[in-house]
Amino acid sequence: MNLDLFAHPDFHPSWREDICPGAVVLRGAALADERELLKAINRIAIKAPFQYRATPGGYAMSVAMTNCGELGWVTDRQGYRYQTTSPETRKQWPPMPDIFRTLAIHAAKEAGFDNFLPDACLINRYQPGAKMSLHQDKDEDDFGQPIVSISLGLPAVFQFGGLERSDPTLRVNLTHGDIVVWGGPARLRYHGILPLKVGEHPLTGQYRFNLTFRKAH
Ligand code: MD3
Ligand code: FE
Repeated sequence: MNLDLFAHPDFHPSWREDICPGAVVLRGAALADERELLKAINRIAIKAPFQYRATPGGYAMSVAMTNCGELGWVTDRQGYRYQTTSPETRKQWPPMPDIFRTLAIHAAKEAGFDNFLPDACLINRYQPGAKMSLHQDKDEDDFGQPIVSISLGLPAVFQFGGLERSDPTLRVNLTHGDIVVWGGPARLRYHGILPLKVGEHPLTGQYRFNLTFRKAH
């Protein structure tokens, strides 16, 4: 595919930070599109409302989730999986907005992944106190494919470990407009989000949103 067709004149990360081999933060790379991204999230949430899903162990997650794109990530007592429909509406997930896909493809390319074509976008919504415990992302078919994440709204502290749960962790602040690309040797590292602190963001109020783009199937 000729990526010039998708030329995105506003894709200008302020600076890049390498976290470890395979993980790079593109600071501010989504800032030029902040309003369009948040509008798109609101439209998606009208069609596929945010849900507090249950883990396979039966605990309600503190992060509310929805999806867009061909495939969406869900969890319930049966386990973690990707599926083409929302369990609540039983309809297909809303389509992935072009601005989402374009940003994710450009970010992946910037990090050295030239052929990334995401089929899934998980939208996480954090409120004060919400957290995501240390975990690996292992529900995708091809770990050779990277994951792209876009942070919007309130800041969060991201925890980044190693390939074993007990490995020491590094803390990275993720703020509004940051895009992170995780692939190669970083792809299966344990990671999580510490409990969100109370705050007020001019565009999102009490929330943090995180978009993760994946090639799930
Ligand atoms: C590191 N979400 O949805 S995004 C998730 O901010 C998830 O909502 C967090 O972890 C959030 O699974 C973190 C950053 C992220 C995503 C995938 C990764 C970091 C990753 C995969 C491998 C290593
Ligand atoms: Fe994850």
